[in-house]
Amino acid sequence: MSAEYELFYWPLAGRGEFIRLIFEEAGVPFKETTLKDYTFSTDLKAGKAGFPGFAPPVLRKGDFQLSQTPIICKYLGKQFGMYPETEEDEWHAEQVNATIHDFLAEGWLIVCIASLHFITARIVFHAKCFTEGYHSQKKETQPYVDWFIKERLSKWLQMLEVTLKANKDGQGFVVGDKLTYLDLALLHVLRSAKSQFAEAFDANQDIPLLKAFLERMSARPKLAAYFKSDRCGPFVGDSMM
Ligand SMILES: N[C@@H](CCC(=O)N[C@@H](CS)C(=O)NCC(=O)O)C(=O)O
Repeated sequence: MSAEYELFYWPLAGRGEFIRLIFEEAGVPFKETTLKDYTFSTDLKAGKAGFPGFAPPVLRKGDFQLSQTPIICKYLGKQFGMYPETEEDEWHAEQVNATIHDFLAEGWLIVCIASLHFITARIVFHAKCFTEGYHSQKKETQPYVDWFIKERLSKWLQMLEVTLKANKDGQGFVVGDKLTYLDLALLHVLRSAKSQFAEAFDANQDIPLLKAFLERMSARPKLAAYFKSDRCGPFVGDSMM
């Protein structure tokens, strides 16, 4: 069966991984087109190949084109029956989906609203020179990484712990009684946080439900097989991407 869906993304886990996990868990084949330069992004913004979008990842099915990761996840969740069953759960899913993507963005994006002392990940990881890679400025960047770990990481994780606990005391899924796209989003952001901040994540004693959730979700047969496969790429190691 040829893949109906095509995912355009960079050769890294990043935001694309939220989408890959949905395909993997659903057992739906998809074609992945790895981006090498910004041409696609420019064409996408101009709406040259379909509905104008923002930035990769981009999902295409025929002439239907969609960007914005949380929206793509919601769309695929609905397509593949991984969607909340009540209206209240649907709205709670929206809320948590937005929180997860705020967390990831803070771990990467470039937003500095000095008056609010709000520092984002690009600054966290690129303190000396914004355009140089993280690895060439690790030492200069470390205080910001330490700040992020101390002041922000545990807050995001605690919020997600409380959220998970709110449904069935944290023993099942994020909302309702069955797996939704949101569980896969939570799984990915936890894998991402653990990968980048392994020591702080492992040492955190206040997130037992998240840790158990991470283990339980990672052991689902299709996901476990994916994580062991060549299809699953590594995290780049310079942010939560
Ligand atoms: N809010 C968007 C952010 C997309 C985004 O920033 N994508 C990055 C890679 S993870 C990118 O390729 N940006 C290129 C650009 O902004 O032109 C989403 O969630 O999809």
